[in-house]
Amino acid sequence: MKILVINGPNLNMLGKREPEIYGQETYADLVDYIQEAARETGAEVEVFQSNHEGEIVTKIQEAYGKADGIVINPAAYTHTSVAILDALKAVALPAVEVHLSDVTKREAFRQISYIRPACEKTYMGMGFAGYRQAIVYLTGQYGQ
Ligand code: CA2
Repeated sequence: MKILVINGPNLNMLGKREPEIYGQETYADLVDYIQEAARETGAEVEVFQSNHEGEIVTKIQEAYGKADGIVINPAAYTHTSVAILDALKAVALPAVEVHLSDVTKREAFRQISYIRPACEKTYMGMGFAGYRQAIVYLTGQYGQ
């Protein structure tokens, strides 16, 4: 199974700022963690990060016909982006939403997820482990 993992804006800053919310580990540590989870499940995983909404839309479109599933942490675009929702709906691949923090316990503007209607599951507040859960879910549902 081929899974595309997409991370949105500022997640490349992991470990450099706001460790009380997002932890001490860096973005490179997150990529290593995701690749280890991929090895455990037998999935082939590509990890992509962008600070630009249009690049994320294009990456989702390019997954059509190539990937079997998408794991996405759209970061702040979670709460604003109809374009990412539409792209996920357009490719109609099984998708899982992930957040490092528990957004339900944060500001009011984080309570809306525009992309959730296009996702089968949401994992939040589990730190890096949410990505592993998402990969396990996709491989469990749709094979390796
Ligand atoms: O909890 C999550 O994973 C979020 O998607 C992270 C986003 C935030 O806008 C969402 O509401 C919840 C922010 C990512 C910013 O990441 C940083 C990491 C280190 C330092 C600064 C920002």
